[in-house]
Amino acid sequence: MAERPTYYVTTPIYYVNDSPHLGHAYTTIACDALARFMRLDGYDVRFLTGTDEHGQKVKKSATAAGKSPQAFTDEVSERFRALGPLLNLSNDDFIRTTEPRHTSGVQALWRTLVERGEIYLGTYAGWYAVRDEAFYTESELSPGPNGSRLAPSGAPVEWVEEPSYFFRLSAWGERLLRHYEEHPDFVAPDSRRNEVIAFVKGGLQDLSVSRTSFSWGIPVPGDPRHVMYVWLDALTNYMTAVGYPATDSELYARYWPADLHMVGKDILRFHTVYWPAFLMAAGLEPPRRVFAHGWWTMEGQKMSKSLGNVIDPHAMVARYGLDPVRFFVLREVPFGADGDFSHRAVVGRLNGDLANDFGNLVQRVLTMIGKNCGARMPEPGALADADKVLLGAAYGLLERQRAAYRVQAFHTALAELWDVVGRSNRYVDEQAPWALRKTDPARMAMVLWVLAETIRHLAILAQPVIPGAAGDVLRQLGVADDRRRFADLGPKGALVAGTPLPAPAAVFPRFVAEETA
Ligand code: ME8
Repeated sequence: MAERPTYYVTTPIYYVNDSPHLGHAYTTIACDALARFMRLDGYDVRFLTGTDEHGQKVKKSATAAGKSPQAFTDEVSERFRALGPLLNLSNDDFIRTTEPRHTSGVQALWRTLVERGEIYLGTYAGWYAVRDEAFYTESELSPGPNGSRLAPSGAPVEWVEEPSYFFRLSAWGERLLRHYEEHPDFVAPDSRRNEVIAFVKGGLQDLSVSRTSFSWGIPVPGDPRHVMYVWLDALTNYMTAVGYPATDSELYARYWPADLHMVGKDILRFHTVYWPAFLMAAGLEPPRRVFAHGWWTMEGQKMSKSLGNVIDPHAMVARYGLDPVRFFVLREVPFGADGDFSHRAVVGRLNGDLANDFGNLVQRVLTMIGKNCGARMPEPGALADADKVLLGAAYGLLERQRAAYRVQAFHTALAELWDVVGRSNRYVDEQAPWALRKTDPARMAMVLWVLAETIRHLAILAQPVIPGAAGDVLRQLGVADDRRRFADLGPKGALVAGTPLPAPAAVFPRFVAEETA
């Protein structure tokens, strides 16, 4: 049997300074949808997420909580791991940067960079923002309150002056620009690609990659007064999770380089400048693609703890149900753009797309089959033109879904499915199967079969985003668990006449406007 093609997708590893919120859930849900899509399409998928546990930011939060950094990170990391069952995530692994498999891997990468002359000892004197765990040049800063200075992200900066190892980033500018040129898909969307190219063209300075003023980090091999810069530590998780430094291991050989690092736009530079530079400098292959998505705000404001408007994924799921939440975040905002969250928008989207359009379609069709066809899949006959048009649209969906998923356009993928939902509802109205019951039962059976077959396509293709609800629709259609892959789409996997069907039950709840307050 031919080897299946592989697909390795990663989320950022999240800081354990605080509990997860909707922003973290968003990135992870997007990766989960992608991982599920690729698996259903026959790929051998590896989907990784995890937590970023070292550095000054996490240390500060541990101190504020009155806990040791290890006890604190153990506790907060668990809250991120708990997103798995909450959000029905299908990740294959969850890495913590405090695990030995990671720390020893990062030290191996460090040694390689030293051996290759890419790291040297010096002194860092400059600005640092703990909130971003990032160094900034004077020219990037703007004035803040009381004579302070702020990073472009709005984070306060502090002056740092200490012995530090440096990575020769300045030597990699040309090579990086060539990489962007030769791999036009490496940074997405295009606006981000342009941003990165402009940044690198502006000239790169060597990067401080160790700190001496605190100790919560991975010790520098041979010089344990230093701990490694948390971003060098964190980025390497994508490789240590697949076995690095054992580059001849089964896992590494199979999955590295990663096909996609999904990140938010806030951490674009780390993933598209520093990370590929570290890898090239170590003689390793950079990932194939980095997609930086946009930012969610809450009713027009940045989500922040101090404003008290952070959206807790648990509360969202309790209020709307899991699949509606997954659907909303991927459908509402063009993936890559910023989006504003409001309960009004959620209710509008869920009642419209899910309850009224898709839910109602499924409900009408299954109820008619239940009542008029003896609760068995009806017998198809000869296809009329209108049947061919609708089935043709359903059969054509897979290629269009692939094209959308290939560029992480989840909103487009869903819009295309819902275009067929709309066509199906119009077809029901035009064909009026309820009126055919007496006049032409064979034609009624045909119309219901065409609709059921179209719904089968919609549900199979909706599984990546709404796995629970789509699975329920497929169950109600009598589609066996092992007949729900993309290879089962098209006429050869068609619904079999006579299959007994369970009693239909509504799949999507409807929300009332009062609940939006
Ligand atoms: O940056 N809207 O971790 P982090 C959309 N540890 N996405 C959001 C969001 C929002 N309002 N808020 C957070 C780190 N995110 C590093 C990463 S990777 C080697 C190290 C998502 O906990 C988005 O994906 O600050 C963003 O990039 C990430 O959470 C930042 O998570």
